[in-house]
Amino acid sequence: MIYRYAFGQPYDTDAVVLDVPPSEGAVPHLDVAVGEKGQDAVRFSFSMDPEDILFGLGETVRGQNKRGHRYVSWASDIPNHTENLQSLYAAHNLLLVFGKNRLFGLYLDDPGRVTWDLGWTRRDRAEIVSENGDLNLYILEGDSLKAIAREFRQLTGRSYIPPRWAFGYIQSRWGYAGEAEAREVIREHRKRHIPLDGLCLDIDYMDDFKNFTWREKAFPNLQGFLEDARKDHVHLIPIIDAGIRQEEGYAAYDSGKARQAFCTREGGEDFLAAVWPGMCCFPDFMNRDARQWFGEQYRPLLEAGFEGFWNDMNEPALFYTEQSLDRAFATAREQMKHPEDYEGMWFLNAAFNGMANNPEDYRSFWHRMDDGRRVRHDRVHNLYGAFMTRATAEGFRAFDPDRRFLLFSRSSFIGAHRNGGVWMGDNHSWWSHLKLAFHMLPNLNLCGFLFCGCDLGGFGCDTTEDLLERFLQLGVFLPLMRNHSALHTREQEIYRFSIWETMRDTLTVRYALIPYLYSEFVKAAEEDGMLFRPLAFDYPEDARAVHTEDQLMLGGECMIAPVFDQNAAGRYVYLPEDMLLLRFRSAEDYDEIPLEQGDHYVELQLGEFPLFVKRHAFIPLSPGAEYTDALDDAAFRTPGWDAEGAKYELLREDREMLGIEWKKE
Ligand code: MIG
Repeated sequence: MIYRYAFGQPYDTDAVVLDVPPSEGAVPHLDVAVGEKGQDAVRFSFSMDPEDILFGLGETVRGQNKRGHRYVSWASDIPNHTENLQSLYAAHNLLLVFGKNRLFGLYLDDPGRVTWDLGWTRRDRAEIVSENGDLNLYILEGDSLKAIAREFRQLTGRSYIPPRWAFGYIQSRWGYAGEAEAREVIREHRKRHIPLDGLCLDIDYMDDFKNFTWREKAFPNLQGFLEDARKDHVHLIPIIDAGIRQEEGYAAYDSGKARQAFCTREGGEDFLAAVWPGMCCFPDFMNRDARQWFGEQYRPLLEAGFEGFWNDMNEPALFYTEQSLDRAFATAREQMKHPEDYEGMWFLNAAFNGMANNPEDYRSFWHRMDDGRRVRHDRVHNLYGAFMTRATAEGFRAFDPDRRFLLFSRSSFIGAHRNGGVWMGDNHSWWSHLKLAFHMLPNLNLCGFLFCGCDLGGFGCDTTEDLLERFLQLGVFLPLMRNHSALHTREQEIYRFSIWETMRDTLTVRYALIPYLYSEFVKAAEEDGMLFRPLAFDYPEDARAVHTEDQLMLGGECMIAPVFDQNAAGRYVYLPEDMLLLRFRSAEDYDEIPLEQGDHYVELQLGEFPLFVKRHAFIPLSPGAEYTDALDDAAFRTPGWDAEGAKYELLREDREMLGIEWKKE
């Protein structure tokens, strides 16, 4: 059952696809307080029992259970994902409340700032505040967590499905200087038989970081390079940023300007802010014409043969504006008048550190919404990245409605899950970030983002061999399996490390699993299900399972439980039912150990990682390949315990169902 309650004048956020008539009477489950006129907040609250669990909020810090922290929905370019943070790059306003005596979901379709105090002020109280007060509130009821999750996806629409090659291993790095270096990365993988399907091109490929341009010196023969890469079964995946450099004579700027496609200040002049290309205009993705114009900019690249892109800096990230720079300098001039006042130094620091992504800047530009309303940016801030994804996907569809393209974005809002995937932004080469990525998976899935992944090995800081290996072991199961790292950090391609053969062996497991993973992924998308689920979704009656934070259900048959700690040679695992432990070293080399329901310590040396398969079921393991083009949906091995009579329906990329039967080995 879905209830809808409108407050103020809700925006058209493109998040919801079902037409739910407004409900009468009081909002169930929540106390509602509407602020005084002119004081535009709406406040929802509810009390919590000690054992209540909260799932949701998609891309956020901390655990699977979101209780005990205060989160703020405000898309932010924040490079340091420490646990005190309230916001990351996205805003996913869905929460499921799961307790002994109740079960419901609430979703705020609100593109502005929303604060979620989830037992932070008081352990027994949740309070959610919409700053805009213009929103649709949806209450979801159902018999189970799974049922509510499905209901939510029926409300917000089917998840994006990428082409199958996007499940291949993707190598990426900020700083590949040009074609020669990119070719060498591909060559090194192929030479050592390290599987590879994609290579990301970061901003370095552009001419002065300008979208839709190429640095000719670095890529003298783009078409030739692209074709050679494809012959090598590698897809090149360029980055596109949100900002368009203000420069007459630059085609994207000129055409955008002519189409009035950029955001403006209150008086109508272009809003300008510095990002990588210098002073930029910002496409008004809220506007249909502007979206269409932006989508068209991809066309030459699609015609050239590119089949995948990643969209960045779309919170939007602003380094500074002339105004924020002025404000900082004004503070500095003030300080110079009172050099003896050392306390002023703190204001000085704050002024300069606060130049980027400054709230006042977000209040100083305007959108022309599709419905004709002119709206100040901060009111709809959280939509910006999602609507960039929408513009891009619409451009792809206009180019070829029948083809699947790869697309993943940094910023997102619910609704964007129909058009693309996400990566989790600038994590670090920290062990804690392995776990953070793990925790985000089920909550992102809940919000519709099935196609997701993190920067394997960590983006910021220098990785270590064992950390990369453990990241890859998680990556084996992530839809987006991408190794990405920042400029100036330790080189992070697999072949740079002394244990590269161990890492390669880990990747062989990925390729053996791709037919199964893709099949489970597509089924989850088409059945409005989740690929990754907290154990509570499958074992709601099992008190141990519902409070387990470091294991996840995967697809219909499996459970995963990665090693999260450096130098650990194993870990404890709780099995909610009998399962077969597959302890992988490679696709060819693995142990099969039947384990009964209950607690187990599983030994896992550095090159080893587990996959648990439910008793009476099995998974199809393909012979694997070095790239997805060569994967063959035949000759599956069928590891399973007591799986007599079991069958698996493999959904192939061509939509054919292939029935696979268990065979005893
Ligand atoms: O300000 O394009 O999250 O993946 O490598 C940094 C350079 C801009 C941030 C992205 C990251 C990417 C980087 N970008």
